[in-house]
Amino acid sequence: MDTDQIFFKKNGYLLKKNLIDKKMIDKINKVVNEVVAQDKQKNKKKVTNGTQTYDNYHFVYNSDSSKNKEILRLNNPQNRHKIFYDLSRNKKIISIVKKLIGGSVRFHLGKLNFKLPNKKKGSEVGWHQDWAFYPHTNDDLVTVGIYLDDCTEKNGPLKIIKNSHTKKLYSHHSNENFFVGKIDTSKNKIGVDNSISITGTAGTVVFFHCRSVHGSGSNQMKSSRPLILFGYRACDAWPLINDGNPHPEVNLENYNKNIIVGKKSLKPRLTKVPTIIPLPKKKHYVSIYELQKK
Ligand SMILES: O=C(O)CCC(=O)C(=O)O
Repeated sequence: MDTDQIFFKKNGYLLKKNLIDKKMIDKINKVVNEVVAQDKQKNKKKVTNGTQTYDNYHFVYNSDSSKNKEILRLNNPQNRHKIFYDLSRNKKIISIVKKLIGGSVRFHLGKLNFKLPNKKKGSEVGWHQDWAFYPHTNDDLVTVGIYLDDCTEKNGPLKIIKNSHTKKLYSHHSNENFFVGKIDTSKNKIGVDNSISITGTAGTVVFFHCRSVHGSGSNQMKSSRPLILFGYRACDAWPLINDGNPHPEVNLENYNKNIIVGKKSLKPRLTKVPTIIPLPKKKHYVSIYELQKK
């Protein structure tokens, strides 16, 4: 194992400052600004609010603000523009992902989270494990976060609880037993004060294990905090549920088109991993922002 693999295995995350160079980040931000400007021109707020479809790209708005179109997220940016697609296949990123999840890589999902400025409510993300949303036959899944702008403590950075990936899968269900996508940290005695704040300049990339507990607070600064998140899974990590992203039972050909490193196979690798099916849900195919709301 190399030093990255050792660090990741121990801590459940790996931080690479300035992995993506400034020139590329500037190009990406130009496209982000264009895409956002195009959307803002459409003056009518979409009725879909927090609902999301995964087969294509679209914006997710803050349902707390019924008048202004406050953009929380661009879903599946890799389907919106080639620049995001290329970033999701970036050689530097993929070579690290490959060694962290055992040698094969299948693209899973993409999102661009903006996090609203000025402490606005609606884009905080409660503590959760991605694994709770999409259990697989093994947990060789990693999420990659790429900051498109400098992110300090005041921007509401992503926070990760070190080493939590080796602990249990926490319940993400409410007292009424609905899947709500967040952990009751006090009930579970999780010391969130000791979490690591993932800060860094634009182009900084964080890799975290699908079972690492993470979340983020509000953004106290005047501008948004754009963070692209891409999910990857080992080719033989077979999804136990249809999470709305490319799924073998929906379209096997498309599922296999998402292989970046490795070969298609119908033989899942089964390991002893804790799993809880994320059902029932009060609302299906809604964003984490909607799901976590009281
Ligand atoms: O945007 C963030 O700070 C965290 C987002 C996150 O964890 C998620 O979308 O699952």
